[in-house]
Amino acid sequence: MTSAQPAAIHVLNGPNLNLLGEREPQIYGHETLADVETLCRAEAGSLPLVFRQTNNEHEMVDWVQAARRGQIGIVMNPAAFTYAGYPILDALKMVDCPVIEVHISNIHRREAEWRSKSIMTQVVTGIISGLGVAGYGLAVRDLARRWALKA
Ligand code: CA2
Repeated sequence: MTSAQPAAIHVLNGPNLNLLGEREPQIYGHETLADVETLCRAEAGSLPLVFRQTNNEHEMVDWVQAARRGQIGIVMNPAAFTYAGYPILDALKMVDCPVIEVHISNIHRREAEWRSKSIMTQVVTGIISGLGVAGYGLAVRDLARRWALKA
């Protein structure tokens, strides 16, 4: 996507989130990624929304680059890329839209300390962590509000 493409909200999901709802429901809940997409589209209303998931870092970099100019914003759950996805971090530095980092769980309240150390937080506009999949909806709502304020 280039700047000639219509502005959209990009909801980008990292590795293993395609399996959401299949395991660890006590941490991640019972909703599937399809449920998350439905939630995001309901929150976006008439605004275009691109919803994607990948297990490949290069693909995530390509999607961030594609959203670098003139887009409404990015909602990203980087999943395990959160901790070592430096190519994604560099790509995020180049975008001109707001970026909301979303984690379903509270990454600061997990069993392993490394889960709290997001490398993405330093470049994103805001972070929502620990509100379950509802965090995605709140992030989409925030991006829509910012877009309306620009109009
Ligand atoms: O809480 C989040 O949303 C996470 O970003 C999820 C990541 C995890 O590595 C982060 O620490 C926190 C991915 C978890 C693994 O994917 C799952 C897939 C299916 C069911 C449960 C987890």
